[in-house]
Amino acid sequence: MDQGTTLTQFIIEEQRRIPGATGDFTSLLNDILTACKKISCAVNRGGLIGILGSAETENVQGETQKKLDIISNDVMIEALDWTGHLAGMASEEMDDPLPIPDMYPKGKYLILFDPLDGSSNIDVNLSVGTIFSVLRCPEGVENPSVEDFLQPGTEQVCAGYALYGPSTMLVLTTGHGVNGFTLDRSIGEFILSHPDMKVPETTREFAINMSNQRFWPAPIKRYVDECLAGEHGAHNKNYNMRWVASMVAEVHRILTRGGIFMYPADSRPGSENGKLRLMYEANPMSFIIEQAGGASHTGRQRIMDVKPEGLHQRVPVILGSREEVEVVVGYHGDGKDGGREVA
Ligand code: P6P
Repeated sequence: MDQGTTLTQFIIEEQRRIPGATGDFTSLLNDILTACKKISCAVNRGGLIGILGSAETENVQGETQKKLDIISNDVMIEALDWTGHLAGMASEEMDDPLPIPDMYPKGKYLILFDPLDGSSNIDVNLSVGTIFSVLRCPEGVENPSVEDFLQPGTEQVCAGYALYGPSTMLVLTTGHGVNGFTLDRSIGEFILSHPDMKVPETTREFAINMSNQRFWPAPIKRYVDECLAGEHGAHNKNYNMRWVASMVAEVHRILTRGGIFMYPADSRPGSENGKLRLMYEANPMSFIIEQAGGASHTGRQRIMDVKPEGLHQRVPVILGSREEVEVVVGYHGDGKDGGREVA
């Protein structure tokens, strides 16, 4: 019986298209999938094995960690540190990059991840996910420093997310479009279910946390007011609003039916660059959205062009259907000077 194309088969067939590919990257991706399957199982069983709730600890962001944040982070480390494909890894849940233990061989890639994005939803059984970004380790660097991780999003060789929702899905890009795979638990394999995903150019759906409205910059206020004005407003159409408080779920919805997601800068101290982290949230999601024909911008600059200055730096995020993002970027200035053109 044809079970469909497994993710492993898909990756190997992708590898064959790359002259000189050694198979290291393919093997690394397979190890990432294994980690995501393990996290999916942990998330699915949460309430049954006492791993919901707070770990009573804080991460570098000053956010209270859930038990599953720490478990998911450990699963990623245990699945990847021994493989010989990585020179180092960095995570939302760790202050500094984690070096590969001396007992293991080192590889040519770096991985950055948010092991359980949206984890505030975990105790109320809403969708959460894992986001990952893969970079090349600079040539000749055995023990990467933080600076070696600070590469712009355009340097990513791969980005993906696992979505732990009604079904567990894995969405991946290696720079040749975006493909979605659904976990078939009966065989333990991710099966190609959403080939060649594309973000619709236009939308009638916006996603933003409205409770922050009084803190938003003027261009965001203008755009959202126009959405709320509906068919009698500047865009001559009625909009719907969604906010899941899980970036993975929002991005997946936009990949599936279009939309615009915004987590803007705001006037609160410490929120000058919004909430989302550049290296392991905004950049991987921007790579995926752009590869699917969408756009991803800070309002002043294409997100993947941002020159990173810190491992956990935050960046304003406006991403989704290209035409809608272009409107919001336009409200931030003419959208043309200072390299602010939407890519
Ligand atoms: P708020 C989850 O904590 C996250 O980093 C993103 O996944 C999500 O989009 C955002 O924060 C939600 O933030 O302020 O609405 O709780």
